[in-house]
Amino acid sequence: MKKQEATSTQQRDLTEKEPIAAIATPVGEGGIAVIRVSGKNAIASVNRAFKGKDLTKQESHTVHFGNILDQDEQVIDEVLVTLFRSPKSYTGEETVEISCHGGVLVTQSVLEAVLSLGVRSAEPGEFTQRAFLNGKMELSQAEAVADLIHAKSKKALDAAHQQLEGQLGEHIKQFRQQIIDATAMVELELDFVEEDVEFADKEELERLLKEVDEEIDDLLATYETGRLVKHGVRTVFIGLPNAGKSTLLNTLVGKDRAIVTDIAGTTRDTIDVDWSYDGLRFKLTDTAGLRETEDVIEAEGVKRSQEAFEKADLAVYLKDLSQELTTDEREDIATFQKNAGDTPFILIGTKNDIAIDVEDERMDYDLKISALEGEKIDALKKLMKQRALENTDYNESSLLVTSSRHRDALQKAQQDVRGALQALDRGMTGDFLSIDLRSALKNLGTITGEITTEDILDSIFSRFCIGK
Ligand SMILES: Nc1nc2c(ncn2[C@@H]2O[C@H](COP(=O)(O)OP(=O)(O)OP(=O)(O)O)[C@@H](O)[C@H]2O)c(=O)[nH]1
Ligand SMILES: [Mg+2]
Repeated sequence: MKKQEATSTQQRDLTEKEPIAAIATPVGEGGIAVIRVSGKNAIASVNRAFKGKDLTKQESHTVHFGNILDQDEQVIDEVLVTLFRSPKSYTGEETVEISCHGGVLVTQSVLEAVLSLGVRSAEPGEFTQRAFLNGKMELSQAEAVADLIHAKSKKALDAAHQQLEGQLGEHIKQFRQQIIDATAMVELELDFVEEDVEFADKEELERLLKEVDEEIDDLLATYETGRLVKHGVRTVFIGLPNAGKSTLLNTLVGKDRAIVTDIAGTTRDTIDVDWSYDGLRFKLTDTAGLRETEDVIEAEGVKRSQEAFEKADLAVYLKDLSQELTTDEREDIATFQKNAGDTPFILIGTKNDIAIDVEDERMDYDLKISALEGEKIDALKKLMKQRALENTDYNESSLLVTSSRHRDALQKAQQDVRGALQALDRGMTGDFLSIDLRSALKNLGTITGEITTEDILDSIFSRFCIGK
């Protein structure tokens, strides 16, 4: 698609577009379902299929009882219709929300009655896209709406809420203002270049740009935590066959997700399970027990265990305490611990209920558990959360960058600011600095939507569900 720079939020006018409609509630049976209609003459359109008061004569933010009729004037359902007149609606446009009974067929029929009046089906995210285009929200806020819908844990929800409230946008605006100030200083010098004026204040400019550089750094540093919070902590269980990996996975998630038997080599392929603990989302991966094997399938499984370990954000090694620790296994554990590098690593002893009575001084277990008897399982959950977040500066109220699109734009803006600092350092003329600073402004603008291209909009709004 052709790239195009859109106008700034302030310049967008509120001309209403063709009306669109979609079912805004999840598909399936429920108490009620909501069909949302937004756009030019939305109220008049719905009014044509509505039996009750004349909706076109009613005030904004009022609710009306009546019937929706099909083209043969037959009643489809009793409904409540809520009216929102422009600009006081989610999209900024004239909007009608029809609440009907929640059956699949009823809901679909009401939607079709509306569509038969020349209203078009909405694309995914089109309501929110219109809200953005009408200046109802910034782009980062619109993206937060999608995050909110997709949030799978309390913490992901918190992060989306913060973004929705515009906290990220506020930071970006502040950076932009600082850079605009810097640009003004540079361009002042450009204006007076014939008169041989020195930079208004080179030191002040340098201080300002360094400040922005550091602040962007701080924000970028939250991305790693943001990613963990949004997508979940990739956690891998590794250990010898029969160590109790699958049993532990089942115990944590509270259902028999993985097959458990006393046969070594039961798990052949990696198994991923979503699990949340204390507001944090984990992606638990059970793996095939590590051993040399002639079995082609099992060997492939062991290879996948290794790959899962390499991709993990948290590694948990399980050592069966009912078996003596061999030199080989001790070396294996040391190797894993070393290879984990910066990735948090937890060493646990399993089957503590039947542990052999040899106190092994050489091993430093974080915890000794028994999945069978529920021993130290809560302690393990706590430890997993604590270790997962230990390399991050996460606290409940901190603002997190959770989107890779935002991170990329921040990185580009930071490169521009650093480019300007270098140019300043080398004593280059103001026009060089000005190019870098303008580019920084443009990159920051892509986050909040002051600068947009159709490509960006398309990729963002296609993530939405229809009806949002
Ligand atoms: N006594 C006792 N037995 C356990 C405990 N945890 C697991 N087991 C038993 O140990 C055996 C192996 O358990 P699994 O969970 O299948 O072990 P695994 O590590 O997944 O094994 P592979 O899939 O072969 O790599 C099963 O018979 C379990 O019932 C425990 O805490 N206590
Ligand atoms: Mg297993």
